Amino acid sequence: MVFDLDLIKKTYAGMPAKVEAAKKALGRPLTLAEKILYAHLWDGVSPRDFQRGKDYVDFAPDRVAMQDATAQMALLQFDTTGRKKVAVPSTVHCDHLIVAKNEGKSDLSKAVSDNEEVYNFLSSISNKYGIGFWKPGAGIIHQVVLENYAFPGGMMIGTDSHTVNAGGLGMIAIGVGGADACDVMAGLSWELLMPKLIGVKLTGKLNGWTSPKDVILKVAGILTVKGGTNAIVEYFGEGATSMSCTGKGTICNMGAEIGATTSTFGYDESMRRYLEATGRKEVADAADQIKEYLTGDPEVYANPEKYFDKVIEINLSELEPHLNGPFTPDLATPISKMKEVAAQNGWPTKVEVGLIGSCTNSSYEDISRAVSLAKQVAEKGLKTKAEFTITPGSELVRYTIERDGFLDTFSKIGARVFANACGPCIGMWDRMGAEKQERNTIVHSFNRNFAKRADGNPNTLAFVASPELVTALAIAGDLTFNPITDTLINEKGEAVKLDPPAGNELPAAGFAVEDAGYQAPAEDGSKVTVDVKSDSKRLQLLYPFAAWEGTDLKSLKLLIKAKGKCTTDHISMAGPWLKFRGHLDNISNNMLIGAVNFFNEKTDLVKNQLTGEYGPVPATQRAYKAAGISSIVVGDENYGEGSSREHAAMEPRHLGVRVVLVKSFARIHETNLKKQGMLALTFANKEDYAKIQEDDNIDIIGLTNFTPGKPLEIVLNHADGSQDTIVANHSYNEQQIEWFKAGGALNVIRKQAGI
Ligand code: MIC
Ligand code: SF4
Repeated sequence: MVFDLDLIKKTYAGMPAKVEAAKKALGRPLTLAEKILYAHLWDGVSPRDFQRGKDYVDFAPDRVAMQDATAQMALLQFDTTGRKKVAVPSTVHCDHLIVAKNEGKSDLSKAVSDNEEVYNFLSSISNKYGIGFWKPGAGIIHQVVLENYAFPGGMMIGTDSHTVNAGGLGMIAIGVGGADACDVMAGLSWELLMPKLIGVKLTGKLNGWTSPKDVILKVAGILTVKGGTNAIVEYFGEGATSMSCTGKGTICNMGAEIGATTSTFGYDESMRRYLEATGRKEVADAADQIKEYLTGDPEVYANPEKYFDKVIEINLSELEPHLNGPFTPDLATPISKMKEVAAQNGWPTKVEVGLIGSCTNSSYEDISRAVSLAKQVAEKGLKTKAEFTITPGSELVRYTIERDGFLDTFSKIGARVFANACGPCIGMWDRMGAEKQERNTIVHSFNRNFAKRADGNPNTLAFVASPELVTALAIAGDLTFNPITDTLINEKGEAVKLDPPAGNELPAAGFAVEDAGYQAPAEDGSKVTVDVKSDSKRLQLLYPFAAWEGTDLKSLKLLIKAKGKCTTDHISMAGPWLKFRGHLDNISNNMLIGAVNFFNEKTDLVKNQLTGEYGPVPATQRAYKAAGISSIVVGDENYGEGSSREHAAMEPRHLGVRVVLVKSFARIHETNLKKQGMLALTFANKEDYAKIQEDDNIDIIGLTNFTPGKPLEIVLNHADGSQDTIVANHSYNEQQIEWFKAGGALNVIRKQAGI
């Protein structure tokens, strides 16, 4: 079944003229990213040479995708806009709330009963507003989107940072907070800071043990977790076209880990093959007709330095398999160096568990290559040393790999197959013994490896690798095993080598599935009722946040000065907290509990300036709120890195934090703060971070003349009576200043709708 073919055809029909107009306006050839962006300018915005990294531009995305953990907040917000139906095709995917414990079937039925209230809410609100609903067990949002909705040259937004995965099928797909999704579903334009352009030229060809994952692990090592901020990464070259479409998806997926706005690849034969295999020949045929518009211009790829802000070249023929980690996805180590690096750092080298799958790496190709290694266990008389688990990305893939005997082969090495869901990747892993908090090492094919992310244990060191390498390391049980050079001792005492992985890009017998798990919305949803119980612990209707009081903000208490890495996992933890994603007050009890307090190096222990006592962050903030006192959070570099979860912005807003002042922000989080009516500020002089003291009362001056590009003044009133005045920059444009003044973007929409 092809979803929304009319939409795709319409986009393609308009694309050539729009791209030509942009070329004319800019007077030069265009990159693919530019073609897609300019073809999606909001009606009435005329193409001009927007300044990259400076100009905000209004766009018209073709579609919206939401996963269950973020959809709740997105749809609770949408529900307050007074609209009858979503303005663009949208979908909801139930994937984040399923705990991986034993195996897929029983884990899934437990999740269905544990989350009944939330699933019913999502299913009925989707039905009401014309949103396609993918039931629990159908698969992970990004895999399902790639299989069904992504199309070359399209533009979409999704309430999950890994929405970028769809770049593997030549889209511009961008992760956003729920409030952004709400705007687009309500028929409004969507604004984005015109991204910078990073070109990655891939030469040579992948071979042996190297896989697409290693390309992005290498890129992450080069660019680091913030190197892609406000940039689109465009891959091209012979190495790009020789790679599978799903492999391209993997590379784009993990672009989120370098902070990139998104990543993309030009339309090619691999995409055609994938579209055909997933039942979308019509889409491929339509794309073929305008194919020169679905890739960068030849002049651009011939002289990339002229057109991209930065160019990186990687020779795939020489690329080595990598292992990135622990605790950050950009700490890249080629497998040949792991012995040395692990010894230097004292990392435990025994691999306890190998986990494959997730939205990053669960294609048919990934699994077939991993299974080629699992087969060798019996053939070579080996025994798998570590535990091994698989989380398929979708029912389509799961059903097909079962039919093709792969799951059977995996079960022979003792593997457990979890439900088609996020599972361990998002901390929904009921790992036996994790509560003992022992120091241990795991390897996985996911994308993120922040502290506590997979099993909640801060002492688990997680390393990210390709599914093939994860399988080999699980067989060896050793982090330093280099399958290219090293041997394993089999049960007969012989030294054996693993053959390099081999697999199929697509299933020879085609994909198959019995029930993909899709539920279409009602034609007319106006009669559908959506029920939220007032005493529910999981769901809570939203109330509008208060508008700005019209004055400078005075005497804000410092709630916490966060030290070092402060990702959205530190601000609003996932795992067990996911169950409160639809209940703002309840989830606020996790606010910043993972952030390290600069003054005592502890997590979740801050000074209450009213009592002088130390206590948990949420309780301290609730005490300020009860006393009618506002507060400020101070942070370090790349604050809010990681997820799109707007809870990380809504919780502080709900509890009365007014300002977040940091050295630098991650893109999605900064926008989320603005959308919720918070002040997101950066130190004009990063050294001023040192001036913030534990007992500070802080004034924000200049708000009555809050203007784009004009810095604000911050007065630090220290406990000893002394003062420091520092300067804070901001990136608010006119529209965003309106959001601040109204108390949040949603209040602006409501006002426009007369609510
Ligand atoms: C993640 O990978 O961290 C998540 C869970 O998918 C998040 C979304 C969320 O927090 O719900 C993301 O990446 O945006
Ligand atoms: Fe789910 Fe993990 Fe993918 Fe996020 S990164 S969507 S948690 S599988």
